[in-house]
Amino acid sequence: MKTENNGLRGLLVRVLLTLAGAALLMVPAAAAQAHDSLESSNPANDSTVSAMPAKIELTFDHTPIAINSIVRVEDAAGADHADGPVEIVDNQVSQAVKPGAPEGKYTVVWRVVSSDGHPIEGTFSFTAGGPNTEAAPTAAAAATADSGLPGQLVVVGVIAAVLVIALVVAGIVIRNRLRNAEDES
Ligand SMILES: [Cu+2]
Repeated sequence: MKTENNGLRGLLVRVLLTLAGAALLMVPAAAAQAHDSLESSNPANDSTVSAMPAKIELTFDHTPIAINSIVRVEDAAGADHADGPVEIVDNQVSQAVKPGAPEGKYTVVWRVVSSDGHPIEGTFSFTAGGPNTEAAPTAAAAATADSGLPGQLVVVGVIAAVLVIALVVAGIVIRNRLRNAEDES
């Protein structure tokens, strides 16, 4: 009877330790991931466009986390012409521009949370030869609202829970082994 219990417990321990091992492999893989980086923008840095576009687009190499995103569209005097919240769809971050934003030189000041959880920021500039005459586009249905708990945090929580369970089980096993060793001696 005792042997059967040990066999079942051993199986359970092996399963949990395998899960914990898999979780441990995932942790350094996530930590080693680099910051996302800005690949391109529309308008492009240092470019001149005929008219102020209805929205500024930033393309990253990964999908930033939709939390605390800021894209300011500053004119030469530093006034912000951004209109409404930042939208993130896949690796594309966009910011609507106020209708009627005038011609002139603009500096886009952006800050997003990289998919590895680190805030990243930068600036780029362009010159608009005319005002924004387009109506601001409506939010795409697929746009991610800039709020809520990112899924990655949930994954990290699950990994942590598995590790805690595995550590508890490992502690029980070690204690039982020590007890058995004492019994045998
Ligand atoms: Cu990073």
